[in-house]
Amino acid sequence: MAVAETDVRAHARWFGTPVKRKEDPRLLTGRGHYVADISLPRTVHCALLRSPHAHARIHRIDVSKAQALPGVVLTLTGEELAQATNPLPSVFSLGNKPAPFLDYPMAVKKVRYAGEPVAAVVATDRYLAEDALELIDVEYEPLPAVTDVEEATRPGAPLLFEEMGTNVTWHGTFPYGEVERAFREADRIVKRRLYFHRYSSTPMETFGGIASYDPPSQLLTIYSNLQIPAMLHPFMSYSLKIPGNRLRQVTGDIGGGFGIKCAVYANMIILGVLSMRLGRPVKWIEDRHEHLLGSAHGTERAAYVEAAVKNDGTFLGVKIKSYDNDGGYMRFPEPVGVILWSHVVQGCYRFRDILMDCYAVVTNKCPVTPNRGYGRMQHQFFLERMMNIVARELGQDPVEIRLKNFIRPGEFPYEATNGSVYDSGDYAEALKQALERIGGYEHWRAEQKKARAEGRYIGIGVATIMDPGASNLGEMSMIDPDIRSSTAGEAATIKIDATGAVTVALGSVPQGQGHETTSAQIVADELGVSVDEVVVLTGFDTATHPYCGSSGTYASRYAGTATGALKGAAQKLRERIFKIAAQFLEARQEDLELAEGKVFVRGAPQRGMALRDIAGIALYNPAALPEGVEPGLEATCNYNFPLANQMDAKFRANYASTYANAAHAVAIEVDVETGEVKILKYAVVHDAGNLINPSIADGQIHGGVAHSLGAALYEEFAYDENGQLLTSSFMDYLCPKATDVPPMSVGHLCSPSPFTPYGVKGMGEGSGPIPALLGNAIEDALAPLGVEVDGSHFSPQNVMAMIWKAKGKRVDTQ
Ligand code: MCN
Repeated sequence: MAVAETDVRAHARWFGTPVKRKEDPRLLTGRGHYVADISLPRTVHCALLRSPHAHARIHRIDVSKAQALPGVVLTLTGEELAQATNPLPSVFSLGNKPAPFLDYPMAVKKVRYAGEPVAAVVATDRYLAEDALELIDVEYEPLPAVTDVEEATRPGAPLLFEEMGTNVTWHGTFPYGEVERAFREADRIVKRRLYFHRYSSTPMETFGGIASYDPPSQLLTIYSNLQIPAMLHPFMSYSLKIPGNRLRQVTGDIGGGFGIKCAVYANMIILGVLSMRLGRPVKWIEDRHEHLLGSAHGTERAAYVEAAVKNDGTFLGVKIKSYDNDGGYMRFPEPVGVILWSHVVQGCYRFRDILMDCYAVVTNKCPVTPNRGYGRMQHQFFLERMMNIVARELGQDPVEIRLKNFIRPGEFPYEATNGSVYDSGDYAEALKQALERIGGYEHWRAEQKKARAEGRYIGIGVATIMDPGASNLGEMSMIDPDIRSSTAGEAATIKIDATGAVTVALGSVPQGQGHETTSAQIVADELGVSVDEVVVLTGFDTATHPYCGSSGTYASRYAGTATGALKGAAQKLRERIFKIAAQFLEARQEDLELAEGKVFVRGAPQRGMALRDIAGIALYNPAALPEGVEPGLEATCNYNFPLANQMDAKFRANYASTYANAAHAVAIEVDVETGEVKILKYAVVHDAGNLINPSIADGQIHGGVAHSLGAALYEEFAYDENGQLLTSSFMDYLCPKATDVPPMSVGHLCSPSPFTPYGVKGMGEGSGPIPALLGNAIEDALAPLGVEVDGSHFSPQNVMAMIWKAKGKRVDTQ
């Protein structure tokens, strides 16, 4: 097992300090450069006509009136798009298998969700393009819709793709350990059907892009806010039928991504075709209604969970049959989200006998895509709820049962039953500290007792989750073993120019995470310069930035991969600098140090050379360089996480690179007259190993809590039985406002990863257990009423419905 250096370098000056974000003066003063800000000469504007039906056949589309409108320069229907492009590649194509169905960015012959694009109009301005949409005449034959994931699997359900004969698009079963034995040996089996609702991230900036085709060079440049442009580059070039070297992708500032912006690419195929036809730039910026209705949603999952337990509370094994509601199409990376809980299959616990039985199902809802905590937050909701459900059945304490089942600190690195190598952590300590931070467990139990005597309902909730970072794309082999991949990598280039100035370019595509700052911190330490002197290029460009197969910003991967790439590139430069300086200073390389922008002999700072002098020699006087030293001071590192392996025949691999963890604790009060949940105290203790920038890390936690609190209390994509989205504006799809997010106490434990440079672990998704946390707290608060929580959304009407159900009243609000 390769083990990377873990210690933060002893002389680190910037690593670990709360350096102010280099991005902020630009972003906070309105000088960010987002895709909507780009204006190219001769740009025309695109608008998309979307289906009003969730399921319908398209018999005819007549665009003649739209085309005749002055100012309209082009129209494109789904059929025309399909003739011009290859279908969107699916995950199955990576294993050289046909996709279960053909998928294009606009509907062909049939629409499968309300909001699906059916035609595009390009006009000289956006207003005209929107007006022209109203002149398009589409003849639909509405069909019955199916929105419920389990109903969609039943015989007789409306079929989205008749040629498949089923709505189940993929099914996989993964047994780990000896599940049947665990269930035989258990004192009891606890079963529940649990449901994780559909919601999404709602980045401030919606999807958007400009495609600009240059006929003489046959180069198509796509400016967008796609968060994985490098990874999807081959897919897009295939769909657009152009070679990879004729497709350039550029991103600038991105106003939040949260996974959802992986889905931008389908729209970029439409823009690419339009621009290639017109030979001029075509721009499209999504509005909020389009974003909520038809961009992409987060994973919705129903699961049958069975836990095999001993009477003392020891978990022996778990079986989960899960149904993912993928919506109208199964777009890359789906159905990977269906199995992504393999990253955290045991959660923080020691039971090793697990059956994963996973179904991907299409329904007449909007397609899904990654969303903060992709595929894993749902599983952790199930596990954390089951911990409480089992505790309640056994008459045990929910904290005690966790402490009994946690992996112990002395067991790390801990190889999970599916081959995932959990790097480090102390789960019990994190939970204890989180409880202390809300004021103490005993204190709140006493408060609860007092409140109950007064007819008030106080509840205490805990949830302990893993926050895996930098997924190993070897996970795709679970979908099809013929997909052979094992990448968890990132690339970085560092250049020192003739003035001695340091510039960094990365394959990561940040959307607000602060990579310009943390990369500058790392490079400044490695090269002995000030953080202010390091310029990290904003955005990403396939033409100028280094990248590797898994590049991009998703899956909390910067810490586990980009730091390795930065360190690798910096090390190459350090070596070259020391070789050159050793010759000129007549010293041994091992006696040299880098600090204050110069290289000098340790203990004799007067014997030194400025970086710009070294760069000058490397650039302008190669003849003077020591033998074998490459001219110039530029280095690139293509880093791959050393433990990212391929899946074996038993479906085992190390599916992520780092395994941070977090314990959340909350005290709440439920108003049983209104269903309102009030947060009284909130605390998080997170362990991401060594922190590069503690204030950025805090920001990630605050953001993650807000996100997941929104999911639990406010946000839901509610559909009616005809597949019409009922929450398609911010009037009814409720995002948490700053005032809705409670004050929180945040603590950090620090268990460095032994496998990453600097001992860091990714942490950008770790604050997402609030549906489980609040579910546990609400059930605890309402225990005297016998309320059981089996869903993840706690709107006042859902809480009231649970209360009425427990009281045996008719429930007609849910
Ligand atoms: N960091 C640190 N010390 C550590 C670990 C991380 O200082 N030990 C810092 C990193 O340098 C980085 C930030 O914390 O600046 C997040 O790092 P990491 O966990 O590696 O995650 P990524 O940078 O790869 O970002 C992805 C992650 C994901 S998957 C989602 S979703 C998400 C998130 O980041 N989307 C975000 N945070 C977001 N924050 C903002 N503002 N916008 C989004 O869209």
